[in-house]
Amino acid sequence: MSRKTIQNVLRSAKTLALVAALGLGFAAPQAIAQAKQVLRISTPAVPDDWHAKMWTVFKDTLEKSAPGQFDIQIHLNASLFKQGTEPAAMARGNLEMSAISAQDISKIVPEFSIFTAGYIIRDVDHQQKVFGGPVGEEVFKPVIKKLEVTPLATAYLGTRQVMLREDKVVKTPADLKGVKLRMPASKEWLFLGEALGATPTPLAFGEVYLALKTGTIDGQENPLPSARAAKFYEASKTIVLTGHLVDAIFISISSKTFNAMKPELQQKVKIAAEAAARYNNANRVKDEAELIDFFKSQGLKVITPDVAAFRKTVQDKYLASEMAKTWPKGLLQRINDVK
Ligand code: KDO
Repeated sequence: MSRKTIQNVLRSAKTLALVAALGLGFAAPQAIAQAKQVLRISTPAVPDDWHAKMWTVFKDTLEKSAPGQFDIQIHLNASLFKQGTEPAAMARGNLEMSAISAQDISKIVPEFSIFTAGYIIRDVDHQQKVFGGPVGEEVFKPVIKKLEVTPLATAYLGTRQVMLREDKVVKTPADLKGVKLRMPASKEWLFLGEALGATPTPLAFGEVYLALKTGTIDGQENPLPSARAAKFYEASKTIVLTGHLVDAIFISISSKTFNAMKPELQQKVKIAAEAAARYNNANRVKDEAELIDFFKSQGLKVITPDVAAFRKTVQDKYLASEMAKTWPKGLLQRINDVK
């Protein structure tokens, strides 16, 4: 047989095999891949931060409890969707999961802005009880309805502190006058910066490090674990322990995706989200207790300001704001009463 004939025979054998495979349903690997529920996750978190690592806990937990049923794709550093655009992407069905902030939610559900206000949630314990109890049940209802996303678990992002690139003594809000304080880019965040007494400057999380280095901003405010993970301390000289916002992010899923799942799968997704939040929360709390010493060892000055003065100024600004008019009657009291 000539080489050409052999090649022709092989080619038709391959074609026959392919036809047979299709006929016998050997196209199954593709079909199986299609049957898997894809869960694309987008977050601005940097890889070294706990709320980035928690997604691996989510993935591992779900892959164990529902083997072969999900294709979970984690995108960090806002590489899939820009910070703050995730809820809209989930509502449109372009994204399945993210951890969204109270500030993001407030854009569509104004009354949720109560959780963007400084000095309302007292600490991580209070936060978990508020969102895990009857108040949470009540405030998540309009989120599910209007945002078309379903919150699954509340992750503690940490307690936000002010960090400045210069060596500066800050004791009261008056000392932040004229300080260009970077805030995430939305009006809810900018209001918080203003309430602290600073000049808020909007910027995405991914641009903060360079802005600190170059001096485009004078400082930023974030929980200490995030300041470590994103290395903001390398370009900072002062930490002011304002503790102005006990911050939460809500692990959420597009309602379209969630509602299309069987109840037992929904339950497994929720359990995996809760495991992820628990992992994040425990590590963050531990980190927050240890990081002050770490930052001091890196040469930063740590200031304990007059927190009562900050609390009063910030609370007064919020209570007098347009935002407060949208807060359901009695909700603030009910939040305060959660013990
Ligand atoms: C930030 O941009 O300062 C912030 O802390 C706001 C949070 O709501 C959240 O988006 C967080 O960034 C990112 O997850 C990055 O840590």
